Amino acid sequence: RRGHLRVLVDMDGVLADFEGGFLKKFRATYPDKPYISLEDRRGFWVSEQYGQLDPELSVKAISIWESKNFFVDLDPLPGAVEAVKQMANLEETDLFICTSPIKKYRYCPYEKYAWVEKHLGQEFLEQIVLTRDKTVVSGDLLIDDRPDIIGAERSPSWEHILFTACHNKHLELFPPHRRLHSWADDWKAILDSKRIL
Ligand code: UMP
Repeated sequence: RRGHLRVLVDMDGVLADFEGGFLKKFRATYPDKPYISLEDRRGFWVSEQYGQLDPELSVKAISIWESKNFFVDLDPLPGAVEAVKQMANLEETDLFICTSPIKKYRYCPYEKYAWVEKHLGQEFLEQIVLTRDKTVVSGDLLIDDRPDIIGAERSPSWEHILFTACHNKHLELFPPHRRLHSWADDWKAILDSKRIL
């Protein structure tokens, strides 16, 4: 809509607690295997860091988020539900939930819709964008915890705001790159900085 600010908000690691949900189910499923505490997580790919401990742990990690009920059972991150509802109600603001499903499609895409309906309400189903390439989606802002967001479009229209997560908090961001440290941080100021008078 003309003159509206379009905000794309990522799901895993921004709205839904992927890391916490993963660790909980990994430890419950493989109680005798080593694990990586959230404090020690580095790098976006959980499977890669587990694979560095032992290649079999990478396979076991992947089996966790490929399982039924993994995505729908994720808890919302603190303040996420309230922030997204507030954002969607702001004037001149269009919010979309932009999320990449895993390629094993049996449960994940369905459960992402179910999660949105359960935590945000049926009206938010209209706002979901499922894509493996966020660079081809246009917007003014993309709030996402993945540091490297690349794809087919060399110059995406959005500004990427890095949402702080256990795996990216030690990364040094160089200007003009910006972070949203949590949903308690001033996300309204970031939106306002993109508005034209
Ligand atoms: N994911 C993996 N492997 C990992 C960590 C996450 O496949 O080691 C999946 C979970 C999500 C997707 O479906 O990647 C991340 O999506 P975005 O947060 O970039 O939307």
